[in-house]
Amino acid sequence: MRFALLTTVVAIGALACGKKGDQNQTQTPPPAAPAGSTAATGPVVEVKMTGNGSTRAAFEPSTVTVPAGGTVRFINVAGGPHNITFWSDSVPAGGAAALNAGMKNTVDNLSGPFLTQPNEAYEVSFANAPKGTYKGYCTPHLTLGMKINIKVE
Ligand SMILES: [Cu+2]
Repeated sequence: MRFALLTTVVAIGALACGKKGDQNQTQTPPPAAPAGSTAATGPVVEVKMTGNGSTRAAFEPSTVTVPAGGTVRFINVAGGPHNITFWSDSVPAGGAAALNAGMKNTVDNLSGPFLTQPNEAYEVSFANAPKGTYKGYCTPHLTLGMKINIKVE
């Protein structure tokens, strides 16, 4: 009996909310961005992710310079899956917060999703990121030395 009463109250509450939304018609959600996409900011610098899947893997180039507020676009060229992960203790003060905002669909702290499809791209926006060097690596290929230094200046 008690449960039934509670259910009724909840149902009425839901109904009331729904009606309110219909009347206002102002709560149109923003269009959803396609999965895996990011809003690139500033100049875009491209980095290829290469390798043979077993003994060789690299970011090309492995040192890049990005203008402040720019974006690095990582492209899965060969030997994937690849991703980009930043050493959180390597980034300049305040950099982690900026990267958290500039990295979509992360799989772990400062760790981007794994790119499996040919020419699949992943963008990291350095909007509001402090100047300095950001050291990163590819999680599956760290042992193969797949590392990158990104200088924001
Ligand atoms: Cu890799």
